[in-house]
Amino acid sequence: MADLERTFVAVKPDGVQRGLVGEVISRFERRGLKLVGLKLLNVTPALAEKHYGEHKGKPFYEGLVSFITSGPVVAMVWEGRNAISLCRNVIGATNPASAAPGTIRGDLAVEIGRNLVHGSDGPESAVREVSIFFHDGELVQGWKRETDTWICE
Ligand code: IDP
Ligand code: MG
Repeated sequence: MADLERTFVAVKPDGVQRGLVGEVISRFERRGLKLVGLKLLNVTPALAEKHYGEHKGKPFYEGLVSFITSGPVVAMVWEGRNAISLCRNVIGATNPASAAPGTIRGDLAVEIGRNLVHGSDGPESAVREVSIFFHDGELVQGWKRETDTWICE
């Protein structure tokens, strides 16, 4: 599949605390994406800095790091045709106040600083973020899903 992509998605500490892990996973599953990596972990300050380095210096950066390190997150890798933009669409706009109904943020969140889910924003950040959170051996490569031909031609 030429446009097969992998993307990094995480349920942030607010989603874990609110018991929304299953709800979030289920939205990506139902959309037709394939799960290839999954773990629960605490994000250390060093990991947070690596992941959110592009935002260093912005006014919300310190709060963002303290939030993302405040409790466990669920880190995932989803695979599929156009998985990166597809996942961003499932997640919705950064600010839940303007996220469309039907998206995770539009249905389940209220504020930008508690927007439940992270999703890579492009091919380079996807590769970078997957490698920050997962070793190659932790990803389940090329597993055959019986519904694949019912999701993509
Ligand atoms: P994204 O998560 O939709 O890709 P980014 O602009 O990459 O959005 O910002 C990363 C995260 O930083 C957001 O998801 C949000 O949690 C937080 N953030 C971004 N802008 C603000 C802000 O203006 N105030 C508070 N938090 C923010
Ligand atoms: Mg981003």
